[in-house]
Amino acid sequence: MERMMSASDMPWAANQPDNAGNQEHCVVVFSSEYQLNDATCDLLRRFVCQALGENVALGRPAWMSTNRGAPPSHGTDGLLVEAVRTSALFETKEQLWTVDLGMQHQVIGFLYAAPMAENKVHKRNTKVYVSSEPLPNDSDVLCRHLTVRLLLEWMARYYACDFPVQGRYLHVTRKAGLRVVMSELMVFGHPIYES
Ligand SMILES: [Ca+2]
Ligand SMILES: [Ca+2]
Repeated sequence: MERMMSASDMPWAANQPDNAGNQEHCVVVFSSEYQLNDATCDLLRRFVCQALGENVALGRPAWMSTNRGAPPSHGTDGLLVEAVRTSALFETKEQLWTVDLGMQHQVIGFLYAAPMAENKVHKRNTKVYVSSEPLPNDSDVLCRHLTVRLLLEWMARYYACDFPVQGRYLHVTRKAGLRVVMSELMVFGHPIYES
């Protein structure tokens, strides 16, 4: 393809998907019109890469269930050196960190940077949800941990959602009693414009 566009902006071609022969389980793009068609999976075609997309959390408001330290907006300010240092209250079971993306998004992944020393604690005790509600609930999609990448003394931890999920709010939960020491939080995805 010669231009960048989100798959969520691509319409199905006329009368598609039709699952012809009950065996069309893959998708191809008609390059002339940039429209989608379901097709059999044995076709050989040029491939499409999935791009992470832009950081849609940059500068967005964020808040925590407890706030005894640096404000959570430091996690969305685009500055690695501005860290969030907050302790959970003892009476709360979990500490909740929410970012408001401002509108519905198709979220494909989430990354945060934390100091190396925090790495083991973060890995065991962090869960990430995407939701349409300001508060998480049991039906929200959980995005799982996938890979670890190094940034000098900072550990960047990437969570991939199992499939692109739709929501306005990103929720990060931590077990109570643990300090949150995160530097920067990035959410990758695309806004969904109502047509
Ligand atoms: Ca078809
Ligand atoms: Ca920051």
